[in-house]
Amino acid sequence: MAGFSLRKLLDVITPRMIVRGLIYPLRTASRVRRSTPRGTSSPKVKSGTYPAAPLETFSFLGNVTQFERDEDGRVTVTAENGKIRLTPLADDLVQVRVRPDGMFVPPFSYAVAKPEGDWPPVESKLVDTDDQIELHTRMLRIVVHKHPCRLSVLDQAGRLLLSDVEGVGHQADGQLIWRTSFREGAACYGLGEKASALNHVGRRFEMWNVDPSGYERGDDPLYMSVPFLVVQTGGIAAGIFIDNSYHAQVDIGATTPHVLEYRTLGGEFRVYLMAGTPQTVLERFTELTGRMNLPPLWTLGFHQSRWSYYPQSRVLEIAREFRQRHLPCDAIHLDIDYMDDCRCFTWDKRRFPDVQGMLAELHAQGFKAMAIIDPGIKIDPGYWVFREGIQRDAFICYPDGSRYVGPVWPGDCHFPDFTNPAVREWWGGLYQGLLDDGLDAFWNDMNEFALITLKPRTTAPDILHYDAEGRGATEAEIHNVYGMLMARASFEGLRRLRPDRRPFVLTRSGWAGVQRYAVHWTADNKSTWDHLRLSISMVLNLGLSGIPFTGPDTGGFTGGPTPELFARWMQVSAFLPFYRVHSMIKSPDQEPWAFGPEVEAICRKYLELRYRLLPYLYTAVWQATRTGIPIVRALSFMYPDDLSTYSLDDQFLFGDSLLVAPILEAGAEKREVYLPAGEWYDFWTGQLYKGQQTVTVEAPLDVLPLFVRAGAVIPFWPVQQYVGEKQIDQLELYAYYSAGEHTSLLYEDDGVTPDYVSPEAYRLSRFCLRGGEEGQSLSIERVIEQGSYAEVPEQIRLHVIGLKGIPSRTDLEAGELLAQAHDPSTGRLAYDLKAPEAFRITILQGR
Ligand code: MIG
Repeated sequence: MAGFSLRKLLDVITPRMIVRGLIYPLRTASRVRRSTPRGTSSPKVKSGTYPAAPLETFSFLGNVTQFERDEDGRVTVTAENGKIRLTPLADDLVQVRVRPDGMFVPPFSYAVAKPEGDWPPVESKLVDTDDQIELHTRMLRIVVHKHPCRLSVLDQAGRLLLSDVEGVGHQADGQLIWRTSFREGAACYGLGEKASALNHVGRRFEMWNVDPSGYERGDDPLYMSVPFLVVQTGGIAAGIFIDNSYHAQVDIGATTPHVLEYRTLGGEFRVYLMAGTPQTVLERFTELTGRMNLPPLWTLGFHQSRWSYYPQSRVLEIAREFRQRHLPCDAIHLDIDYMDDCRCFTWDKRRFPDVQGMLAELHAQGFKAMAIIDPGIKIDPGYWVFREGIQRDAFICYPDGSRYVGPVWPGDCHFPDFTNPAVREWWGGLYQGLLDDGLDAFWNDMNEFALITLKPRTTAPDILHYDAEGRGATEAEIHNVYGMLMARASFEGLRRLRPDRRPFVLTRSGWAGVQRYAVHWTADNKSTWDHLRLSISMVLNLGLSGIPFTGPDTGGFTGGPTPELFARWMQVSAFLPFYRVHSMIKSPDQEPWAFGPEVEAICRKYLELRYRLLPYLYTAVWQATRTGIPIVRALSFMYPDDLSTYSLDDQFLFGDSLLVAPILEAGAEKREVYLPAGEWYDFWTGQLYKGQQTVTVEAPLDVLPLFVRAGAVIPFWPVQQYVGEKQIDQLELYAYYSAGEHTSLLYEDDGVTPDYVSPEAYRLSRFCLRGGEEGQSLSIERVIEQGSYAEVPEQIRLHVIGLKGIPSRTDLEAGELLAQAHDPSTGRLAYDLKAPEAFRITILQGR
């Protein structure tokens, strides 16, 4: 395994841990044997490699014998070897279930946020012919072929999206397979966290969350899986969400071109099919599995981390450096060494003799502090969390009732059963003490859950027993949702403990729907150029899997970046949602000042730009909470008709109007950039380019190629050293002339409380830019679309870029024009307005 290095392991692992790691397989095997009924399968310790059975060993559905439709529009088809049920949930969403036993008990899913009963009735019709049954909704047609029973999926125009090859097959032991074909030339996105290129066609992946202990491009699986795919071609998109949490394998034309082969080791075949554009499909998928909540605004600032900052004097020293050097930063992270021998919810009092004093000092300097929490609870009768867990019967057990033991950082541990609502509540409450100490937010690590054994990727035995909301389940079913449920317990606890503030949880593991509880980072990457490149495709695919707020360990986790790599990475991450530097224990220093004054100045430039762009970024985050649209977007997602964007993953869109085309190679000082339809301004020079062409731009080390969509109005704040440092009394707007009508949005609220659910507590503005022909006139109108939040800047400084000639007349409706200026060398105009509410400014040009 490329990610495994004995040296790295020896760096952090004590001899005691090695002994535990050696004993673990033996001890586990004997416990598994003891609690497995005699004659059933032999105990095995799993490590995330899918055991694919030959195709001939599956039994497929056979011919259709009958079908019926109930008054809710549900269609049940009976075939020789099982039944299919089609349930229309929306015009563009149909649930398909297949059961060999024909028993359609109500589905149970941790992923789905909007279950069957919550969708309003949908119009649908059924068409029956000799060969097939067709269920039509307004946007989707599901065809069930009768001889033999296979599915096809078409859009409303009758274009074939998916067409079964063998269809769905089962084995007596519960394994299942689905083989369906997709359109030639289609691209495929999603699947959660995948260390590969953006477009998944031609590759095979697993759904089984593991700790790879470091990874390289191509290593699979990783920490977070999401069995959702968008298959798109020529502007049409199909969404496929397979709601099954067992260990699965997804082959996207790797074995047979254009054939999607899905396999899983257990559970039901339950798939949600969607059709539309990539945007409508993602909107529907995130309606089904939920959307992120608005995070506190400070979390969009910069985070500095390493494994680990200690003692407390070192933490404060780091904080002071940021302020002295005027490097904006909002958060310092504390990794495992803050704890007393890795006991969660405790402090190492020697390293942190005055926790409250340290945290008060951080707060006084405008910092927030985030601390790591792992799921493993040290087996130690002297440890209160352990004792409480035992008293409450909170830990995962073998089927015979004995508690499961697994080795992690603290040594042998028990693990909370987060599928038990009472355990989630208990766990959520454990944060009280750390909140009282002054910590602001939390980071859930190792929640795959990871074990420290000599074999990386080892996960717990399949037979462990879980509560699963009282219905009972095994590790085989729960494994993939465990991390998400830990994040859920943390999120719900923080919300309960501090109802006046928005919770913020960072999680390593997750599953479809994790965005409802936490944000994610792509964990143990390396300080290499290829990992810088990977951070883009990974974040883009996570966004296309419903998880919009993610980012890499900037600078790389293992190893040390060159100054050049660090500078380039800080530039890229300034435009990724989660902006954090983090690095491995014993790796070289990775603070922005650790690479010399030139790199420090570059870091400052991009940190400042990030902070200036906060109102724009916050608006993009708000959009994600409303529609599920990613914060950073693949070009293929926004321009699905443009086939040249389908595999483009070295450039991306940041919010609605910025296009980022970073340098991803050592020594490079220029690059080619593909500009999609429309017109684009170079952010730095103001030069205007036509879209649908590739241009070459210069990019010395301090320049990240950045473009603005013509017609955009981009909001800026002044530079702050941290969110809330200044009272913002002036909003800067940069308006980029373009002929025709263009819309931009701005979302505002207090950035802290969950009050934004009520209209007095937020405000959504729409800027409408209307450009006359040939750069001769421009009007910009601000309309307050929603809400009446009033703590907003009164003053506006408006910059206008791209108008030709000298202004001959300027009119302002509603508001006061305080000053105006024209820079003849750049043609830029600037206006100072007093206009806290709606206004309209019209600018006419002379010769
Ligand atoms: O096995 O807490 O991905 O960010 O620094 C390593 C120590 C455990 C893995 C996380 C990494 C963190 C580290 N953790």
